Amino acid sequence: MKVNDIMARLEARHPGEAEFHQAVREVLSSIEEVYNQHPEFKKAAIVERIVEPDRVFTFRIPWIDDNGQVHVNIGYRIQFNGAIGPYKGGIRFHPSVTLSTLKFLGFEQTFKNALTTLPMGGGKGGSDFSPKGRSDAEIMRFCQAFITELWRDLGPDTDVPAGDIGVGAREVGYMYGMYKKLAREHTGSFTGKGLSFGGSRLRPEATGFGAFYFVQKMCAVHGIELKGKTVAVSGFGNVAWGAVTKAAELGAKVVAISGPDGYVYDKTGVNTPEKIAYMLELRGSGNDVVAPYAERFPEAVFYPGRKPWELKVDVALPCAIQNELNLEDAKQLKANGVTLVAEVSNMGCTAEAVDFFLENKMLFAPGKAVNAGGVACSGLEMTQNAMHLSWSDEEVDERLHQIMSDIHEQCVTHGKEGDYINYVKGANIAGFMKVANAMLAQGVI
Ligand code: 2IT
Repeated sequence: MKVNDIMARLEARHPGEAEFHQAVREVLSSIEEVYNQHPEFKKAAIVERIVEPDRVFTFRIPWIDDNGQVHVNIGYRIQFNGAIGPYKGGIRFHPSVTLSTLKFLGFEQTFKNALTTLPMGGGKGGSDFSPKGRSDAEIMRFCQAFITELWRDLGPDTDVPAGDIGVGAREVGYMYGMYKKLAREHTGSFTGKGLSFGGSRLRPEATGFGAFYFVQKMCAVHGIELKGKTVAVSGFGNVAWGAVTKAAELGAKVVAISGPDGYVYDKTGVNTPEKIAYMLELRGSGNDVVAPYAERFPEAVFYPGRKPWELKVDVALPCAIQNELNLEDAKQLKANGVTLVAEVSNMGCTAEAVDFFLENKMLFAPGKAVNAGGVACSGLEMTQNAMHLSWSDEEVDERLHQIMSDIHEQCVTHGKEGDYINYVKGANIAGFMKVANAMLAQGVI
């Protein structure tokens, strides 16, 4: 297998899907050497098969706004790879969503889910719908329209969606409600549900908490003390909130959060219950701006149109959206002496930024390892639903801890390059080998 040959064919077959090509190239570059030591993979065309989704659903979503005006959005569900379990992955509602976005996310999800040690295949869905400024009734009608089209292809042992950007507990509630009405069954065909109807404890916190458990492991094996370190976080949504909450608990100091409008620098730390709760309030306002934080807490300063990567911090955690940290940002972080960069968003760093981190042997870990705590907790929600019971905070947290620790271990095993741990290579090889071996065992399907 030659990465450039595979990529040339993929790009010709699916022109214009830049994000998808980026995600595939990264994985293939990491696994090329190992793959070529396995002639059975080549014979079974594992790589050629793994880069194509099992299937893709695309559909029209007509819906009516509060003034009676009809709108049309486009909806997707990518059932990317079902080799190790039912398709599993979130739904994203954001105006930037295209087929390419969801294919990259579904592809990443396949390896991420494999890393969790739980039996889940990779899936992703969403729409270019923008929830910004929409009323609750509009959101509900949109969610219902989305599921009216998709429900037949979902199910607890078929395909289990969850949230992602623009889809939180409220949207999952509306989608699950409609699914249940149409499918006439109450099984756990969504995760991220409300606690009173089958949701798991800690699911909202799990991505951010899991990310910090992973960062703790990175620090431990590198002899770094996390307590007292300054942290820059991008985003102010669910994932950023979870990370900020855990940082406060562990005594690391988050000095920045950001939004599409810019970032706020809070030198005293985003670490009081009031500030952390305010992040949720800001998100709940539906305006998608972080600037009001600096009005509410005058010790903070708002920098419009800028990214927090220009700050001198010890730890950088991109928690917003793909490609939010580019080569210039990576160089700036290095120049400022950053100790550790952990991607919490999916593909939060551009390919050039990732290459820069690796070439400079910086401590860097990729999203599919760092943020896997979210989907892992979803897997635990599926288990609880199947058993018709619910675990306590402590039970879920203990399992989450164990899973993040296992993922870290897999990265170390497959990513060791002398004294350096290449977490990108480690995560990609570990995830790939599991899926590839499952595909091999199941024949040509
Ligand atoms: O990117 C992700 O892993 C998620 N949005 C969570 C997926 C899930 O099924 O919980």
